[in-house]
Amino acid sequence: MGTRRDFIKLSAFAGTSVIASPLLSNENQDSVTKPVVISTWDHGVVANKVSWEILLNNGSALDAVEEGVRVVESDPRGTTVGVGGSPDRDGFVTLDACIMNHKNECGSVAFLQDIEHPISVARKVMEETPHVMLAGKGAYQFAIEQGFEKKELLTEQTKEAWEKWLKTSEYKPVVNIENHDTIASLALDSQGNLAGACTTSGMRYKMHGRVGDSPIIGAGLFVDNEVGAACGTGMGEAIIRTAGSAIIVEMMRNGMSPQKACEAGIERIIEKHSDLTDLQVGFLALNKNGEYGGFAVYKGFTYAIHTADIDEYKNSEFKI
Ligand code: SD4
Repeated sequence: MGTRRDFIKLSAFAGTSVIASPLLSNENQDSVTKPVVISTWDHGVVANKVSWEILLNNGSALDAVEEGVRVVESDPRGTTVGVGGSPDRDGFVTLDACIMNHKNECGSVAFLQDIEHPISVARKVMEETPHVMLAGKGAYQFAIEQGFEKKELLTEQTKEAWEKWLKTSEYKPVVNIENHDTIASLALDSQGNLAGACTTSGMRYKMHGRVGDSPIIGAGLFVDNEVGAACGTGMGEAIIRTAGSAIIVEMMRNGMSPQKACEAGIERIIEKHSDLTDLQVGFLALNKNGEYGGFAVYKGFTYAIHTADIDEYKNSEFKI
């Protein structure tokens, strides 16, 4: 446990903003590095680039994560998010997203169709309604009322792949390790506020109507501005069953580093599932001090991290 004196010690890392924090008591967490943004998978690199510009200009963590993931939502080459996202087994692209700010406010959309930026609709749910979550047709109607335009999300490429799958595969949701590339992003801004965003087309060829962890606050994403933020990617059912992101934040509250908390979150998933076949989950966490971590069940999970000192793409550590 750190002492009060530890908290007020100032350390100086070149090019990094470092201030004392009274909020966390871990020995290693006596200084704050900010801003920071961390995002899942290889598309995390492009998301971070956009987020970083915003953070550098004293923008909010909320704007940074929203704008970062929007770029990935618009990229038709990504078959797991937004435009070009893979359809469900009936050929419909259905999107899940959520966002959370430093004031404990959050918004989400589930099973949303024909809208390019579910993350921005989720933000509108947070800002313009008394609710947290809108789903399906209601979410779509709300989006249109808010000025979002209808857009075809299925591309030639994803349509062809789906038609091929229909001929060769069993008619059931396919789950495999390479089949989940949600973009989830966490940021700490120069005011010291945290926010997170998560957006996905979910599991490829899922059952029509299936909703994963990504729009569920506490599962795919959780932010507590006093402590830290966490997000998940991978088999959404496993993340929901264990309230993945919420428990990681609670573990950080109880003194774990983001890295240890991600490891403990993955341990929990492993403990609670007797069959781990293809059950890939990856977690990222970022605390109030700008410390971060990432961990996965299996090898293969990657993430991108951007601070004043580093701009890197990393292979996450893993358990199995
Ligand atoms: C889901 N967790 O729908 C999402 C999929 C995912 O990277 O993470 N893709 O279960």
